[in-house]
Amino acid sequence: MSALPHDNIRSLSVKHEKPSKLKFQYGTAGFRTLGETLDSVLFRVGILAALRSKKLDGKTIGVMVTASHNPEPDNGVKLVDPRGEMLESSWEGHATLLANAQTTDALLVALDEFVKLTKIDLSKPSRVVFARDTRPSGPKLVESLVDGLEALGAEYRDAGVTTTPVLHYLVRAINTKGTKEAYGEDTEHGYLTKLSDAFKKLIGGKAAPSPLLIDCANGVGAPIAVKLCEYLGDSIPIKLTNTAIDTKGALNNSCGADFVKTSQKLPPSLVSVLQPGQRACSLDGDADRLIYYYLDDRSQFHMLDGDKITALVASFIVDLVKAAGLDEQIKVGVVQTAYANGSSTKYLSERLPVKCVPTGVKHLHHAAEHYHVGVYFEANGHGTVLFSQTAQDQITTHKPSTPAQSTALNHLTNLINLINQTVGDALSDMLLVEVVLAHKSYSGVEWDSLYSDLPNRLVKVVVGDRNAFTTADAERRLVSPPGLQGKIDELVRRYDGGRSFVRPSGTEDVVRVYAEAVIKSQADELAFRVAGLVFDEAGGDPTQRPKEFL
Ligand code: NG1
Ligand code: ZN
Repeated sequence: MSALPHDNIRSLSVKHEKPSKLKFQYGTAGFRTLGETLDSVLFRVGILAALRSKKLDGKTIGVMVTASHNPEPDNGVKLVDPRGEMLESSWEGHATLLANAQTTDALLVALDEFVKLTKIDLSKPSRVVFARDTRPSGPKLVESLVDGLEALGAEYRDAGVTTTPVLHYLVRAINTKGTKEAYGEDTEHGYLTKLSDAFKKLIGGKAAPSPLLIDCANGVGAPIAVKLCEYLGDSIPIKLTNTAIDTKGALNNSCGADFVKTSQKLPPSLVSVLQPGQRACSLDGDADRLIYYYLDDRSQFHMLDGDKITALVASFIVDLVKAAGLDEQIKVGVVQTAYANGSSTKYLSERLPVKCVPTGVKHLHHAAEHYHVGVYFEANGHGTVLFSQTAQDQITTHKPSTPAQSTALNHLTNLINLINQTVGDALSDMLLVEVVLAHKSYSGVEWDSLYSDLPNRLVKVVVGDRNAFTTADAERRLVSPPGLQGKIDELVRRYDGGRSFVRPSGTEDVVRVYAEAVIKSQADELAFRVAGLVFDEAGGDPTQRPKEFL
C-alpha cells in the first residue's frame, strides 16, 4: 500500500475547480448535464477510473464521454467495468460523493477516506481506455479526464471518437486478450471485422436484402456506420442519412432513435426520402439504441421498437436452439421493463419466460445473465442478447446428428459473434435484425404483424422534488407519495385495456407517466389525467399546471 500522490492531484485539481452551486449525480446513465459544467466531474472521473482499475488488480476500465440521445449542449461520462459491463452500482455513490467535494482539499480528504474504505491497494497498476462521441464539448472534457488519469499516474489509451458499444467491446477485448474467453482484436478494426464476418456467414445463401436506410442522428454512429459499410461490402445495400456530424446543433435534432420513439413519427428529414415498404432505422447519438420503422402502402408510419426487436429475435433464437437439438439444455428468456408495450409482454409470455425489472440497462443486463440465453431490450431500442458460458459450451461441444442440426449450430455460433454481448449496440442489433428478416423472408409488414402495439403515451411532469416518488414491483407501483397509487388505480379502471405507472426519471429532473389503452385517444387521456394527479400531489405551482393535464 502506498499513499495517494497528494501534490500531484492538488496541482492538477486546482485547474478543474468544482462550480460552487452545482450538485452532480451518477445516475443510470453516469453523469449527464450541460457539457460546459462538467470539467471538474471529468477530472474526478479520471481519478476514479484509475482507482477502480487498481481495485481490480490493474484490469482496464473504460470511460465513455457522451450524452447519448440528449441535445448537443449536454454531455456526460460513464465508466465501464472490465467485462464491458456498466460500473458496479456500489461505486455509483462513490462517484457522486467525489464529484461533489466542494474544494480540492475536500476532494483529497474524500479520496483518502474512499481508498481506506474500499481497501484499494495503491501500489497496483491502473489502466484506462476512453472514447468520446462527436459533441463539440468532447475534446475539452477529454483533456480534463486525462488530467485526472495523470494525477494518479494511470496508463491510458485514447480510443478516439467512437460509439459507446465500440468502447465497451474494446474494454472486454483488452481484458480477455490471450485468455480462453478472448473477445476479439482490441481495435475498432477488430470490432468491425468480427461483426461483418459473422453477418456475411449468416446471410450467405439468402436472397439479397432490399436497401436499408439508416438515420445516424448526426452523431458518432455515422462515421462508424460508414466504416461498417466498407467491411460489409455488397452483402447488404445500405444508405446512410443524417450523417452531418460537423453541423452545429444537428445532433439528435429531429432525428435519431429517441426522436422516433418519443414522437412516434418519421424524422422530418426522411419524409421525402423513405419509400413505402422500405425498411429504415434510427440510431441514437452514441449508437447504442435502435428503432426500426417503415411506411405502408398508404404511407402510414409503423414503428418497430425494442419490444418488436425482442419478439423477432427471441423467437428466431428459440427456433435455432430447437433446430440444433438443444432445446432441453438451453433455455431462452426475455427481460423487459414496465415501459414494454402490454401487447409485447402478452405475446412473449405466451412463448417464453419473461421477467420485468426496473428501468436502466444494468437491471436488464443482470437479469438476462440468469438465463442460458437472455434477450433484453428496453422499449426505446437499447438491448442485446447474452449467451451464458453454459450455452456457449453446449453450442460448441454439441455433436450434430443431422445436417439441419449442424446448420443451426453454425448459425448460433455466428450469432454469438454478431451480437455485442457487452451492451446494447445499434449497429450490431441492426445486423441481427437484418439476419432474422432475411432468414424468415420477412418485410417490415410481417415483422410488425407479430402482434399489434397497444396505443400508449409517455408524459413528463416537472415537480418540486422527484425524490418524493418511490416505487415498488419493478416500478409498476408507487409507494410514495402515500395514497397516490390508489387514485391512479381508480382512474385506470375506467379505461378499456388501461395501464399506467409513474416513476421518477433517473436521467432528468422530472417524473415520467406512462399510459396505454385500447384506443389512442384514451391512452392520451389516461396519461394526462395521471399526470394531473402527479402534478397536484407533488406541489407544483398551481398556476403552472399544464393545460393538457385535463
Ligand atoms: P429515465 O430518465 O430514468 O427514464 C431513460 C430511459 C431509460 C434508459 C435511461 C438511460 C425511458 C422511458 N427511459 O431513463 O430506459 O435508457 O434513460 O439512458 O426510455
Ligand atoms: Zn445512447
